[in-house]
Order: sequence, then C-alpha cells, then structure tokens
Amino acid sequence: MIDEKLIEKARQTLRSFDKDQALEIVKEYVSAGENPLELMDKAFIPGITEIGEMFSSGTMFLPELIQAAGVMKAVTGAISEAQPKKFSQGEEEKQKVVIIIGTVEGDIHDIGKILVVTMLDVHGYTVHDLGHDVSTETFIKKAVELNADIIGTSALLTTTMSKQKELEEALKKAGLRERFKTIVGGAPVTRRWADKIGADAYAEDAHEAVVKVKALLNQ
Ligand code: B1M
Repeated sequence: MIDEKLIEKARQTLRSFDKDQALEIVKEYVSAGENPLELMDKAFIPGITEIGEMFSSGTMFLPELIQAAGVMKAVTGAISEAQPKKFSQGEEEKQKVVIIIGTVEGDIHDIGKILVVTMLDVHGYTVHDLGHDVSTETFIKKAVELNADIIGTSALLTTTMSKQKELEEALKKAGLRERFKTIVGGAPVTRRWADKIGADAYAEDAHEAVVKVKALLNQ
C-alpha cells in the first residue's frame, strides 16, 4: 500500500518541475519491488491533473505546464520501461493481434496514450505506436499496411475529438469499417461520445483499455 507521504512527495516534483527527484522516486519504488503503475495512478496522474486545473484557473501558465509535462513524460517513460510483461494463457494468440494507436491530428498530448500502449504491450499484444498528431489518412494507411485488428485513438482536446468521428466516417467511406475494430479514449472522451460516433469501444483509462481490447477480441 502506497503511503500518503510518498504520494505528496511525488506530486510535489510536478509542481517544482523536479525531473531528477521524480525519476529517483520511481527508481526507489521499483527497487523496493513495488509496481510503479500504482505510483502513476495514485500520485502522478492526480498530480498532473492538479497542474491542469491550475493552468485552467490561471494560477499556472503555459511555460510551467510545459515543464511539469516534461517531468510527467520522463516518469511515464521510466514506468513503461519498468513494466514486467504479464504473460498469461493464450499468449501466442495475443501476440498475433495487431493494435495501432496514436493521438489524433492537431493534438500533441501523448502521456496517456503511452500508458495505454504500455499496458497493452505488457499484456502481450503487438502494439504499434504511431505517435501524436496522426492524421486520419495515416491511421487508415498504417492499419491496412500492418493488417491491424484494432485502431485506437487518443484525443485530449475537445477540438480534436472530432478526428475520432472523422476516422469512423473515413473507414466507412473506404469500405473498411468492418475490417477493423476501433477503440477511443482521452480525457474529454466519454462512452456517450464513443456510441455517438459508432466506435466499437471506449476506455476510461489504460487499465480499462486492456479489458476492452480483450472484450473486442472475445478473449
Ligand atoms: Co494540455 N490541455 N494543452 N498540455 N494538458 C489539457 C488537455 C487541458 C484539459 C488543460 C486544462 O485547461 N485544464 C486543456 C484542454 C481543454 C479542452 O480541450 N477542453 C489543454 C490545453 C488547452 C492545451 C493547449 C491548447 C494549451 C495552449 O497551448 N494554450 C495545448 C494544446 C497543444 C496541442 O495538442 N495542439 C496544450 C499543451 C500541453 C503540453 C504540451 C504542455 C502538455 C502535453 C505534453 C504531452 O502529452 N507530451 C499538456 C498537458 C500535460 C495537459 C494536462 C495538464 C495533462 C494531460 C495528461 O498527460 N494527463 C491536461 C489536463 C487534464 O487532462 N486534466 C491538459 C495524464 C494522462 C495519464 O491522462 O492523457 O487523460 P490522459 O490519459 C488517460 C485517459 O484519458 C485514457 O487513459 C490514460 C491513462 O490512464 N486514455 C485512453 C487516453 N488515451 C486513450 C486511448 C484509449 C483508451 C484510453 O484507447 C485508444
């Protein structure tokens, strides 16, 4: 069980933009044999959410948000690297499943998307991370090229969520809608939105993304 003092210490690294200290906390936690995803869920994600709130209320400005995001990105990388593979039954079948994921066009937020990629990867799926600011055309081109089973899109801005709808429409137009399953996520994205645009699945967080992918594949 993660203690409150450590949670506060980790959150403080985001407020003070202290990347070294943040990475040290992750390193110590991993060395103690703990799962750093717990640190992510209980400390760093609430911490960066708090930073986002400070940004929208005007108590923090863009250059500071960028610095805090730099700390968060470094932590995400370290936690992703430290994840042990969770092999389970049906491993070979899972590895045959190809998932492509990216943040939609016009959107450079990629921290949450990296966590989703990590979780699917550690659960044994073959995941191709297309990065951020990915156009609808690129999603489709890559899905065909890699013979993907699932296309996952992340959107963090209310203005870029429309790109998830655009993908659904473009797939239909190209006669490819039945060939791929789609899953959507991102802070402003909801189940309602997913239903509205006709996506096959919605996941609130990286843990749920694994559950939803399994369900999509009837695993
Ligand atoms: Co941005 N930003 N930002 N930002 N930023 C938000 C999203 C915002 C809510 C902040 C705020 O005002 N409170 C706001 C959006 C408002 C809106 O649209 N309604 C905002 C804004 C306005 C902007 C800019 C426009 C600011 C400006 O320039 N004036 C600009 C936009 C740039 C662009 O994309 N074109 C901008 C820039 C940035 C930074 C570059 C500084 C940085 C991003 C760095 C990076 O990602 N490399 C940044 C950050 C860090 C944030 C906040 C503070 C934190 C985002 C984050 O990393 N959260 C964010 C506030 C917030 O979201 N509360 C904010 C932690 C992460 C683990 O969670 O990404 O939600 P999240 O991912 C979760 C789930 O959503 C889900 O699982 C993840 C893990 O559990 N999920 C999926 C995500 N993708 C999924 C895909 C799936 C399934 C689940 O299936 C495929």
